[in-house]
Amino acid sequence: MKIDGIILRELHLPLVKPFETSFGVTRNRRILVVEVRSEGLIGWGECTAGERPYFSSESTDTAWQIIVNELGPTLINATPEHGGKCPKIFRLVRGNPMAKAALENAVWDLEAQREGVSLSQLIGGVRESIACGVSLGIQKSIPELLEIIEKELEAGYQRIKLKCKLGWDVEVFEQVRSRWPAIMLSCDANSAYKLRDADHLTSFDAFDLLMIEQPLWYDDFYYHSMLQKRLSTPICLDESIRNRRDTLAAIEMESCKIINIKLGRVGGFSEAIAVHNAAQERGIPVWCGGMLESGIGRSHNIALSSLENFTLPGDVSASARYWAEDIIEPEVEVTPAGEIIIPNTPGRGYAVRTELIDRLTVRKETISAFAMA
Ligand code: OSB
Ligand code: MG
Repeated sequence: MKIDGIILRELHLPLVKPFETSFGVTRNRRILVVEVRSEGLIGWGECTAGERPYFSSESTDTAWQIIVNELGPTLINATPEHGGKCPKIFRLVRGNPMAKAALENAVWDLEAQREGVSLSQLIGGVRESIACGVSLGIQKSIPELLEIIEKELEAGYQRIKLKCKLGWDVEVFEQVRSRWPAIMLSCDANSAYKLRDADHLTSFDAFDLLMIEQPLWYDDFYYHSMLQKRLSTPICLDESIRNRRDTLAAIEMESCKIINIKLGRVGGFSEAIAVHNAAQERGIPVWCGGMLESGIGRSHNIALSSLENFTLPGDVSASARYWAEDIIEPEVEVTPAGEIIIPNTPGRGYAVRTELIDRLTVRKETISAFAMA
């Protein structure tokens, strides 16, 4: 398909409440969205990089720079036949997966629209709805956390994930478990621990957690495999898994028993599908992570979660948990059974509220085919 132009926008979106992890607090999101225009159609993509390079080495600003100076012009010149061609088109640029994913996912959206199928159908999705969990940040006190959990369970969410770190772990799990002995419960450390904390981490086994996500270094497999030998709680890797090869290495080394797939972290749909398939062939379940996305990124996550091996509830939840007003229509809603119904209209299945986007835009840049000639 011939790419006529790419428009980048930085949107400022305040979260309805701050989100705290072991690496910091996010109050306001600076979200980079891309609009890729081709033959009368518009594909949308969202860059999931954070405001600061704390989850990974990318940030809103690094992604902006890489898209404007490298990836955008390259994509316009390449005339990709479909989304699956993007990794090869971008291959000379090392790293920067979240910047690449923003563009690649927009091309997949375009392709689905052109074929007249939903994005879920295009990638071979097999479900009509996805199972939803919530990721709950570190709170000021345990009673406040318990109140939030109660509300999320009442809303229907099927799994509660607790962000944790030293000082916000065992005591929290104890109180949550004593109140809700049977809920699906997991935790996410975002690399808050060291191998010397292994004895402490072993004490998590008493709480029947579905998994502990990324306890050790963000780029590690070996020490996670050492730790997994000592834990009965399954380790799930998030940050460490950048691609299919990492997936094979982690499974081979027994560094984890579950994998969290994030479109941005692995560079877009092509690699996400490759990770999904590699895990499925080896009996490793996957689930879809979240990065506090606006409705655009969220709609890509919903389509991805329709693949067969997404057998565990993900972090993809209702728009209203994040935003006073989301930039898509309808907003993402979760049923009382804790599910999101996958749209079956062409493309991502959610319209973009362009007027709202214009109001939220603080920076805009157009890369046009004409300028490239
Ligand atoms: O590790 O999964 C993570 C948010 C920002 C950065 C990293 C993570 C998260 C979440 C939130 O857990 C998931 C969401 O609700 O979007
Ligand atoms: Mg995580």
